[in-house]
Order: sequence, then C-alpha cells, then structure tokens
Amino acid sequence: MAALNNILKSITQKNPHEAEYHQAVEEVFESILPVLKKNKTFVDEKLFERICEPERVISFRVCWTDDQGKVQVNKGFRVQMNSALGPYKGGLRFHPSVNQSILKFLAFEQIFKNALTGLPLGAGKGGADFDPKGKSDGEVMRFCQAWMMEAYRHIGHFTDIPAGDIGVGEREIGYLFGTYKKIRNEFQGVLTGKGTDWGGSYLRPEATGYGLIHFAHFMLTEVDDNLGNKTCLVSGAGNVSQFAMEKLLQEGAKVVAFSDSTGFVHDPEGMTEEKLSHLKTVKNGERKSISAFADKYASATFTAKGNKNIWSIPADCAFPCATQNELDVADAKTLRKNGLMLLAEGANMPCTPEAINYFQKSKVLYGPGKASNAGGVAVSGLEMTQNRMGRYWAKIDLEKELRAIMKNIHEKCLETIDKHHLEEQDYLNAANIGAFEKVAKAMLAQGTV
Ligand code: NDP
Ligand code: 2IT
Repeated sequence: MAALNNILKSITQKNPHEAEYHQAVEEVFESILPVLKKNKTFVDEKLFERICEPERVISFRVCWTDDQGKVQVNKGFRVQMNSALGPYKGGLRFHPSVNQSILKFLAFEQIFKNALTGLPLGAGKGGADFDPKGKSDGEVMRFCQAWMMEAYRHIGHFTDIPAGDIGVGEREIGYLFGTYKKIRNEFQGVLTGKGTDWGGSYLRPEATGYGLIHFAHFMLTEVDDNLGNKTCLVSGAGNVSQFAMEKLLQEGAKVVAFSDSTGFVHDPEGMTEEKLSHLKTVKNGERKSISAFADKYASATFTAKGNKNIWSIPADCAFPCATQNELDVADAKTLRKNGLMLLAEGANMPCTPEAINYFQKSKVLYGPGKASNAGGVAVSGLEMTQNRMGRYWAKIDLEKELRAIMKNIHEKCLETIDKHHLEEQDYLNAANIGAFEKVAKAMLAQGTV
C-alpha cells in the first residue's frame, strides 16, 4: 500500500506547479488503486507511471502581427499524450489561462475518454495562451497561421489530429486547416471540426452537447426516470452548452439558466428554440456577453459575475459545460439542498474533487466528463474515417451512430460496475477503471516503447 501511494507522490513531485494535472491524475489513481492491488503485472510494468508521462510535449513560440502592426508573442503547445489505441487525438484550446498543467490534465483525461468511445483513438491536447476575445478576424487568422507554421511538422492524419476546444471553433479550424494544406500541399483530414463543405462531419458541432444529453438520458433510464419536464441548468454558452440546451429542449426538459465568463442568465420561463437561435447569434455571430441576450427577453435576468453563480438556482439536473473547477463543494451543497438529482459533465473536470465526493455520497447521479462528454471526440473519430474514405455520412446516420456510442459507453460503465463490485451508478470509478484497463493492456501488449 505504501509503495503504491509512493507512485502518486513521485508523479506529483516530478511535475511541480501543475495543480490541474495533479488533480486529474489523483482522481484516476484513487479509482484504480484497487485494480493495482490485484494486478502485480500492472504495478511491475509501471503502467500507471507510464500512462501519466506524456509521450511528447511540444512547446513553441508563436509570433504574429496585430492590426496595429505590432509584434505579439504567445506560447504554443501540443501534448502528445498516448498513442496506445491510435494516433494522438484531442482538441486545441485558445485561452489566456492556457499553460502546460492545463493541457496535460486535458490530454490525460483524453486518454480515458477516447478509450471509452471504442474507436481507435490515442490522446493529445494543445493550444495557446492566445485570447481570441476582442481580436479581429484578420488577427485570429494570422495567429492560427503562425501556430500551424510550427505545429504542422508534428501532426498529420495518421499521427496527430487536433480539433476544437475553448476558443477554437469552425473559424479557427478553417484557418489552421488552410495553413496546413498550403504547407504540405495535401488535402487531408489533419483536423476535425472542419466546415461541412470541406470535409467536416455533419454532426461534429452538435456532437458533444447532444452526446451529453444522450448519456444523461441513459443514466435516468437506469432509475426508471427521464428528462421530460426536468428543470435544468446548463453552464457556459459556447459550443457544448448550446447543443446540450438544444437536445434538452428536444427531450422535453426545461432549461432555466446558462452562463458565460461575464455572469449568468436566469429565465424561469425557460429556453425555447427561438431564444436559443438568438443566443447563437449573440455568442457565435456578434461574440458578445450573454447580457445582450437578457436585454431582449422580459423574463430573463442577467447577473454579473460576482458572489452568486448559476448553481444557486434550484433545478433537478445540472450540466456544467464551461470550464474546469467551475463548481465547488459549496455549490454542490446548494444544488443538493435545492433538489438536484442528476449532474452530468459537458466540460472537462468542471467539478472539484470535494464536489464530486459530495455528489457521490449524497446519491446525486453523477456522470463524469470522460464518459458523458465523449460524444464530441467520438464524432471526430467518425470524421477521420469519413475523410480517409473520401466520403460523407448523412446527418441522420451520424445521429444514430452517436446515440449508439453513448449507449455503449453507458453499458460499458455498468459492466465495469458489475465486474469490479462497485456501488450502483458509480460511473466515476467505472469510467476510470474500464478505460485504464483497456489502455494499460494495449501498452503492455506493445512493450516498453
Ligand atoms: P467554447 O469556447 O465554445 O465555450 C466555452 C464557454 O465557457 C463560453 O461560454 C465561455 O464564456 C465559458 N468559459 C470559458 N472559460 C470560462 C471561465 N474561466 N469562467 C467562466 N466561463 C468560462 O468552448 P466549448 O463549448 O467547446 O468547451 C466547453 C467545455 O467543454 C470545456 O471544458 C471543453 O474542454 C469541454 N469539451 C469540449 C468539447 C468540444 O467538442 N468542443 C468536447 C468535450 C469537452 P465566454 O463566452 O464569455 O468566453
Ligand atoms: O475535450 C474534448 O474531447 C474535445 N475538445 C474534443 C476533441 C476532439 O478531438 O474532437
């Protein structure tokens, strides 16, 4: 036991000042400790130590010129985390907070998430500390070109396939793709989340948000319940959040609040298709704060970021879809007191460990992001296949496929719960253990490389 605990200590000591990375690693370690205790080969072969060490971290300078003709310098990264199951795969984040710790935590999460999809996907993550907010289209384009001028030599459709994440959507993927194509003189599926006229999947924009709600649906089905008429909170107002809200409306749920980095909107009358379409215009077209949304509807009130947050609103279900550690244990207690019965993560690691612990103990159904937000990367995997085949799949077929993948992830979690005698609905430990075993076995089979 002491020797096993030293594994974790040594990993955190070897990676100082990486709080988010430690948090992600600790969570998985706690889940798989009972598995390590029973599996001497995993311990002797140092599978956990190996899985925690990125295969490669590329860190580079990104220089570009702003609209005033001034030179700007940013930090660019690509963490090539694990290629046991397939080529490195995972998103790019452009946000001023980006650093190595955040990208390593995201790349680490991606290993397990991608394994759960059942598709041949390794794991990676990348991005830059660039803030797209307030930048002109020209500035964003020049930044993307500069990022790719270095990254192109490290990626490729059989090597490493980036996609979107916070601050990277179809516009950024377009500029990145165009630059890669120009340098390589090759039209290949090196990125996913492309526009649908130039190789993109018809369902990739919707996939994470839709997949999340499918997963919540399966969690509720397990306890003979459904999303109909459930009052829901969906944090964020970006890609994942928007399509989670869209699917919730289709399921007959009532979305009463959402948020962004400026605050939250509470609308007791609930979201409608028309309101959601306006929200998409405000966020994707005008790129404004959600306060502009609230200005238009009498029933909606905007509360600026401060002491109160979205989790103070009573609801049956909560879907954090903004960013890491956006929900702490005080929020968890407030939500529970107000009647919360399910929380499923659209964002990566949005709940603090104490919040998760509280949800598990107080019998709130808890869907961990690795399982519940895997729909996005899964449809990215389908986009890769589609590109290699040189064809498109119809949206209706992709919708069926996404639902089947989310159902399969849910079933795999239940199987792992059974196999490892976990508590009922312990999706957290099930997702971590099921995915770890799969990747560890693949690494073992491939030898010490
Ligand atoms: P977007 O950039 O489209 O949207 C992010 C949203 O979260 C925005 O509304 C943004 O506010 C808000 N936000 C970002 N940072 C903060 C912060 N520090 N505090 C408060 N609000 C914040 O990103 P996505 O929707 O793509 O990603 C959201 C989450 O989902 C991330 O955790 C991401 O890793 C995860 N994820 C994304 C997938 C995808 O396919 N895109 C797949 C799986 C997980 P504002 O608009 O004001 O900037
Ligand atoms: O966190 C994630 O899974 C993503 N940002 C999507 C990754 C992808 O390759 O589609």
